[in-house]
Amino acid sequence: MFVGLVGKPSAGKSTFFRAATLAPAEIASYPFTTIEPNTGMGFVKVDCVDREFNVNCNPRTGFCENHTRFVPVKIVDVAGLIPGAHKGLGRGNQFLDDLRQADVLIHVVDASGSTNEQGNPVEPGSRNPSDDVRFLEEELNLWYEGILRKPWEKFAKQTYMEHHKVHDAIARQFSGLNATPEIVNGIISALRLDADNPLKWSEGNLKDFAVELRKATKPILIAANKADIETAGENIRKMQQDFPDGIIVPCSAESELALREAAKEKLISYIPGDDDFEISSGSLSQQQKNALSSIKSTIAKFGSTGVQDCLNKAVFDLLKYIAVFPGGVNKLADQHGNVLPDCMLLPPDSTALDFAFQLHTDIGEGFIKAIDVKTRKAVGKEHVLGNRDVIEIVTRK
Ligand SMILES: Nc1nc2c(ncn2[C@@H]2O[C@H](COP(=O)(O)OP(=O)(O)O)[C@@H](O)[C@H]2O)c(=O)[nH]1
Ligand SMILES: [Mg+2]
Repeated sequence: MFVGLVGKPSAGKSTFFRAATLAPAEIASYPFTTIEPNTGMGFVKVDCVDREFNVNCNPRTGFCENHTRFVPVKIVDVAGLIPGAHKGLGRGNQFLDDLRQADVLIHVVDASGSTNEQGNPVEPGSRNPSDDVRFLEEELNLWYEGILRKPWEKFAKQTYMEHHKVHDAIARQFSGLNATPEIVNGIISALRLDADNPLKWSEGNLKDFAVELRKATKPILIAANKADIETAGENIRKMQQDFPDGIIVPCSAESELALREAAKEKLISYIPGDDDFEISSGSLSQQQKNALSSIKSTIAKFGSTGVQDCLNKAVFDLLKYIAVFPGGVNKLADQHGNVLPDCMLLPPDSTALDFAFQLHTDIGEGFIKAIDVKTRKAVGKEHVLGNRDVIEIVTRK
């Protein structure tokens, strides 16, 4: 799972990134992969199944607090988006390249409207953040269109002459952007495009196709950031009206960062995403107390700081992924004694066989049957898995 953070300068991407990737002290001993600068591990929260089995789990990656499992997801802070990025302006191409592999995007928007399109400060409330949402979508759509249009003529001729299947050929072209033949096929039918002869596609068809492909492979959740600022309330309502189908999450990255830092210093006890925290240290300065009290009223208003919510909603509501735990009917631990060591995030409609292949190619190839550990019932290859299933694979290998 790979989440890309996007947005104009000064919207709060880096603050969101630092907050989301700041690990609580409890997992300080886990090796932390910083693959490149701006790439780190965040987490999605899953209601852990260990409670149902009356055990405490020992996660191999991530951690579990109070039977809430924090499952790692890769997050990338993609800086440098300016108008014209798709034409290579600024660090445009680099910015877009960083996004290629992203499964989902979180668009960090300055919902308080205190920065203009370049990210420079303006009178709070004077910038309409809905414009930022439109601009970013447009920029990404144009990028996709460019990738499609550049080689199109040659590509369409070749596909037609050599009798390739159009959806396979396009999916290959876009595989770096997570397109699959199924996705491409779905769009071709939805738009009623000529599936046999791409030479017949009009300019408008190409544009529409690019837009749909972008939506399918880079869905966007809107983090309405700086919600702690007064002017955000009205703007968030406006955004909800302007994008009734969008997922818009009020969010205060700065508050989340402050809470995680305070929790790490053991000044407060706070579980990321919770609607409250408790002060656990007597030695707070008046300034710290004031800051925490203002954060308390922000999260009381929205139910949380929103940062954890953004990640959870991106993975489970927008992508509709499910969390599946490998386990055995007779044994929930691995050979090292770690109970329910893994929790895997799988795309919707994943089958028992897909899960087996995710575990290991050998396990998939030797698949005999799967067992739903909660019900102890055997299921076949095609069995579609559900969220929080615990699955044992019986394999020849
Ligand atoms: N009030 C408020 N300010 C924020 C919030 N998140 C970020 N900021 C501030 O906005 C400015 C830009 O943040 P930064 O993370 O560097 O933005 P980036 O350019 O998108 O990476 C900084 O001064 C942050 O402290 C927030 O939730 N609330
Ligand atoms: Mg930044």
